[in-house]
Amino acid sequence: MNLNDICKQLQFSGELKSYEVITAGNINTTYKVTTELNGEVFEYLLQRINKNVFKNPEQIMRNISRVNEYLSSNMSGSDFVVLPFNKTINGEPFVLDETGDFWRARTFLDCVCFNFTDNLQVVEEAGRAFGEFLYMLSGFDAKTLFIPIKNFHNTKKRIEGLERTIKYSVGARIKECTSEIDYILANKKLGVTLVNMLENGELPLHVTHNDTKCNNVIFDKNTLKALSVIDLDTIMPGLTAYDFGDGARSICCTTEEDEQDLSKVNFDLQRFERFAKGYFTHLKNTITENERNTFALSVYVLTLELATRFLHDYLNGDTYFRISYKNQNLMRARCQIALCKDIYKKLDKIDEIVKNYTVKDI
Ligand code: GN1
Ligand code: MG
Repeated sequence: MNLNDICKQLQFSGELKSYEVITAGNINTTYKVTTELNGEVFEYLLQRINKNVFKNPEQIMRNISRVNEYLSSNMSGSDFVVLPFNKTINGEPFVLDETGDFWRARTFLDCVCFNFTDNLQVVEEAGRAFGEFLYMLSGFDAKTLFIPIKNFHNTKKRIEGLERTIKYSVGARIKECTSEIDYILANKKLGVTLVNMLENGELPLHVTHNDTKCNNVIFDKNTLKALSVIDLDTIMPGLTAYDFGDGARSICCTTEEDEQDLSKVNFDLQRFERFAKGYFTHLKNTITENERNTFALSVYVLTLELATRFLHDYLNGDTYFRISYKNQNLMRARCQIALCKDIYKKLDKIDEIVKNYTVKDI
């Protein structure tokens, strides 16, 4: 099936005119597609789902449809934009091609997103969007969702996976990573704190997004108000702290995720203050005391977890995260470790800020 057929099946208006690859995102392949009908131009966002990462795209699309439907009927008072996928003539929100690839599409929105930003209004809005997303889904029964990737934020299993790989790794790559491996293993005890609390029943599960990167929020081009959160593939039961920690990691970092000059990699407390303010705007009245006590630590844990994942992928020969140059996963791991070190030094301040913004309304 060629691109033209895929667009037809997903009921795009008019004829395919052009397309370009959108490089944001490390997993799926995304295109902006332009079509034309009687002189009128239409734009779509078309995606091929990475079937190496997502083994069951049908179930993922079902999760997303269910969540979108729930949001559409439970978001009174919010201006959050729900982004439905195009349907085929049979009502399916995807097309399966003859090579077994799944394709999906929606209308392209003329909006902006950021890999990182020092605009504090944007930072607060990003926090608000991710927090509001969880808040609006707090009545959705998390147990009924399909689990797209098992143990996705199980930091313990992530580190154990790295340990297994290290045991059998030979060759040049492992020699380049000794200090990174040492850092991760030395901090394993801290890294497994959230998992242990969850396993002991000390933290509640909710519907969570699980991929709260800065560029997974879209903003109105003119007002810089957050419009929506995107990339809902990893929606599943999780901890509020996963979304908070991963969001803070991504949104409060002063650099791109693979910055080579590690002296530039900092965790910016000014941004964090605004991120936390936004994130807890809606959630502060719903969180438990145990949850409140884990948010600061979650920033460290989620950063360590991602460092582990990048490093593991580097040692595995870059089979998971898309790379655009040879050592990118190693650079990403180094950058996340530099961020971990800075976060660790600032944990008390981070906790103080969390505590300020999680005081319940009376
Ligand atoms: C991937 O697809 P994208 O780029 O939004 C990854 C996240 C990582 C992130 C790091 C399904 O997210 O978990 O935090 O890269 N998504 C998946 O950049 O593994
Ligand atoms: Mg993404």
